[in-house]
Amino acid sequence: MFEAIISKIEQYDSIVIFGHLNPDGDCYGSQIALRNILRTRYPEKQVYCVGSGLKKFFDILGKMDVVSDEIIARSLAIVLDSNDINRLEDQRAWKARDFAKIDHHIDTHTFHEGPEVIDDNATSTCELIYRFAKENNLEIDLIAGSALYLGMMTDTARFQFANNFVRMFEIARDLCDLGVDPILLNKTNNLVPEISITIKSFVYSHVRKDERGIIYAVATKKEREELGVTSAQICGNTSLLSYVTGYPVWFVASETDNGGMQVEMRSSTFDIQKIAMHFGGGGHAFAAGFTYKKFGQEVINELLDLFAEVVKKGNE
Ligand SMILES: [Mn+2]
Repeated sequence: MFEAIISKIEQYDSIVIFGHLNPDGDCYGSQIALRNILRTRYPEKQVYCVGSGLKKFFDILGKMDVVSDEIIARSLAIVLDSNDINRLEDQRAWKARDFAKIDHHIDTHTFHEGPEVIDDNATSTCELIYRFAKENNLEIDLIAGSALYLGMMTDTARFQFANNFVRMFEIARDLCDLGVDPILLNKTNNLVPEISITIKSFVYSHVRKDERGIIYAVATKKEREELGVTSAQICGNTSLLSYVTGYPVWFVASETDNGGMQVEMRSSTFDIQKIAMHFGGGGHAFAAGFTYKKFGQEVINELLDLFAEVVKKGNE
């Protein structure tokens, strides 16, 4: 499955691993795991992770790297957990000499510069990195194993969602056999900054309902600025509106700094990914998001109508 990617890796002395904007546990975890796995197997190669990573894990799993434009220009770029190159956090990926991609999102066909493995049945990019290591007999050390566990745990919302539960738990078991400490990873992952109380109270006190089965919250730029929070922080709390009886779809929208709109959407039952794709985003059937150039009641109404249609069709 990964033959073409491993042969690219073997051709380059320098490899830079890229992830998406607003990195999550799977993005950071897959970057860190792949870096460790490749460093162990190829100690002579320079392997770097770029992007902001997940700071609360830096002491346990490792920091991100600072990489010059010159290094990128002579490196193989490996793009992880991103189906859209425009959503890469470090846009210098474009300047790399060569490319490979490993991802578990639906392919939006925006990036085909090199060999790729895309499996939208995988729980996480971390699951794919695990398979990459196994297929090539690469050692997974404790750090890499912990990073893989982190990504699989977070992208499945703590093992709630999978297309193949047996495979997911087999991998988790194997990682635990390596010595991974789920309690430590969970505890660290659960840590939130104090500002999260402010964000949660904002979302809870701005709940709106649409009788067609949609529950949501919207933050304007002005409201956000008064609280001192980012769009990503607001949208990161979409789960607060989860599973309210009578509302099979829910979302949080926030006006971005440049007057656009960021939206994170979820559903318990219906495929909402196409709505995100309609606005140029993507994700998964029940968890998707997008950033759009416009914000305002008109576009919120358009979004609500699309959700209503999905709910109506789904109920037919
Ligand atoms: Mn992922």
